[in-house]
Amino acid sequence: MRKQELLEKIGFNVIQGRVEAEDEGFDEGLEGQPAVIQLVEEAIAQGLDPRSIVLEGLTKAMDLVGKKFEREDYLIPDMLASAECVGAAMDILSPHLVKAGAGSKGKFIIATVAGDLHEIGKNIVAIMLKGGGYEVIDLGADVPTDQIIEAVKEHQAAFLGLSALLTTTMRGMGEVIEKLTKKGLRSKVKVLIGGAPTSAEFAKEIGADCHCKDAFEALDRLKGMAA
Ligand code: B12
Repeated sequence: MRKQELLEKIGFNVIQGRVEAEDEGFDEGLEGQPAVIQLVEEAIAQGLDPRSIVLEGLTKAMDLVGKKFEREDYLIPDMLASAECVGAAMDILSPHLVKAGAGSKGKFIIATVAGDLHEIGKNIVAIMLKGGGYEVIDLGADVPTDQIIEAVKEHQAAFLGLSALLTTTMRGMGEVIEKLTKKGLRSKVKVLIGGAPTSAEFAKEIGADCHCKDAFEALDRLKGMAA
């Protein structure tokens, strides 16, 4: 299979929510055809750049899944099936993405803020940063503000990454920054934010150090920030 075709097939199967060959898929009748696990393994075997698999195969497909949900073509279980595909793909891709990581560039705490269960983007950022040499401490999703503050304090982290995918939860990022300030920790930690509803303007508004549109931009922006 050609590389472009492989990437398209990966994306198609994420949208169909097919982790394994026996899965029938959203449109049904697809059982027996290669699904995400097999296709990602093949892509790695063919020497495809794991980062292009993340961007071209997985992330693009999840954008489409979101659009389908907006149009009410997809319901929550359908979004979850696609999310499961990305999780399975990332399990295969992680060792390839973290190969270079030695954990020497500083401690990076990452969390999805309170009330928000979206963790795929946050997980991708965590894996990419590990690969970039940061010591990543992943607090998970739906993390209460106080727990984030405690972690920054306990680990004396140089960096904090906050993720939010909902317009209702993104305000929680501002709350974290306010509390960091109140506790006298704000000047000790650089705060990066991300997630679909966030923006550079929003980062400025809440006093974050920067907004990143994806994991690759995060790595780039971090180069300019000393630990
Ligand atoms: C999968 C998904 C879910 C799954 C999440 C599963 C999981 N384990 O994560 C489930 C089914 C649980 C879910 C639930 C809901 N969802 Co949802 N979901 C999505 C979907 C389709 C994809 C998100 C995703 O994984 N994208 C792929 C990743 C790779 O991209 P990403 O998250 O944006 O991350 C990248 C960048 O943003 C950035 N980034 C992200 N975080 C960070 C952090 C840092 C520090 C940095 C530097 C960068 C960074 O880098 C990442 C990697 O490159 C989106 C649609 C969309 N287009 O975003 C809707 C979406 C976010 N969901 C939506 C909604 C409405 C909901 C629900 C409220 C639905 C409901 N009625 O219950 C619930 C809320 C649950 C909750 N309390 O959180 C809406 C949000 C609307 C809004 N404006 O607020 C969206 C936009 C769909 C839509 N178009 O309507 N959802």
